[in-house]
Amino acid sequence: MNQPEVVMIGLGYIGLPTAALIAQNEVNVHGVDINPKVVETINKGEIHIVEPELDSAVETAVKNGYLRASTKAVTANNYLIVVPTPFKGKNEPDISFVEAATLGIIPLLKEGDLYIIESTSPIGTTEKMRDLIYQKRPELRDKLFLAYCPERVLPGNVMYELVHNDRVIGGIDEKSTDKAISFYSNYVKGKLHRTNARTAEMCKLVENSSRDVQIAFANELSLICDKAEINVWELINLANKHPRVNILQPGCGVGGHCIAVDPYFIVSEYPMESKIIGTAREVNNYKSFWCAEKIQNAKLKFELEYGRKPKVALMGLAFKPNIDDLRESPAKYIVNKVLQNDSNGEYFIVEPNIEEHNVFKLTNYNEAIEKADVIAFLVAHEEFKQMKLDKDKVVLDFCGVIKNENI
Ligand code: SAJ
Repeated sequence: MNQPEVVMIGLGYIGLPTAALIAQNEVNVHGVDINPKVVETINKGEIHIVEPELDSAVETAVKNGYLRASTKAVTANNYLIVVPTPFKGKNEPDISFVEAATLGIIPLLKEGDLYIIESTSPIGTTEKMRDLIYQKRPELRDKLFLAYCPERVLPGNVMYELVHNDRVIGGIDEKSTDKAISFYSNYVKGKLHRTNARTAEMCKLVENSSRDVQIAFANELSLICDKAEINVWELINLANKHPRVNILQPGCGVGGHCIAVDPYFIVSEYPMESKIIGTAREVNNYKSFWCAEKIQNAKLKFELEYGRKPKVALMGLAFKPNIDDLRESPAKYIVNKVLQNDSNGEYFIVEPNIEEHNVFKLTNYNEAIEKADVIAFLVAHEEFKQMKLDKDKVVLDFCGVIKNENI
């Protein structure tokens, strides 16, 4: 392969699909990942993550010679940073991976290169990286194009959304924004909206915080309705008949790597100002704890009534419906909590989207429903919605699986 046009640093859930998409356009892409196993897998034309259509895109890109990977960056004209930004300490964003990736390419940079951060980042990260780059390479000052462009794709639909979603692009100056827009316009059919780097960084955080706040509202309603003996699903459905009301669905908490995480990037820096954003996090975390408590209480009530311990079905482990992704899953947290409190109870743990789990023994969902006395729905998987439940079962529906005639 000739010198690549694009170097993609970080070959995870966003970096790899983006690399494959660019390579599909017959552009030479060099992927970089610190994990040698990931590099080896990709160079074989295979993938290490689950995402529809990604396998064939990577296989074709590698076979046709447009995509290859290594553990070290190489010279290119465009550098994309798509590495994780985890937490350190008490919910403080950790940009050390972005920093390390940037340090890795600084010696390779030359006049006219484009450097883009896609990783979710605290406000001011792009400016910090600009300062770092020019501190090490002062001769390049104002001769590079530096921008921030967050991704907003939904896991499970990444290959489509990468192309069709609108994107927000913020350069550290106008010419950087122009250059980044021109880069993405080769691959993206959605609209490309221009702004500055700080606004683009904040925009990503705000999108996920907005969804978190809206889910918290739905979860708060579910707590109130439980006490008030009102069916929350019916209530929300009716309220949503108002032309300007659109309440989301309650569940057993908020999971995944984004919505449950990104709001802390704002709260940790602006604690006095971000009251609603911080409280929403608390409400959504509390909802998972509350669900676990409800299961404990239902078990105790059953035992008092029938003089024996109930068999309990815990339905779902994924972080949201119809996926196999268990990362940061509230359902998994609830299952762990329930089992911790009662290690010798009889449980059926169900997750139809995975074959086996290294900690939990999984049971088929039909068998679990048939044998259990208490059934707790933790994730609204499609399979569960089709099930017929016997009237004598105790059912805890935390995610709206059971159809109600009025809904
Ligand atoms: N959830 C509810 N009730 C709802 C909707 C969702 O409880 O009505 C829960 C889900 O069960 C899940 C969590 O919220 O536990 C998050 O799921 P999600 O489908 O809302 O979002 P993610 O985490 O899969 O993807 C989000 C998306 N962001 C927004 O919708 C604003 C996606 O567009 C982002 O690209 C992604 O985060 C990311 O990478 O940041």
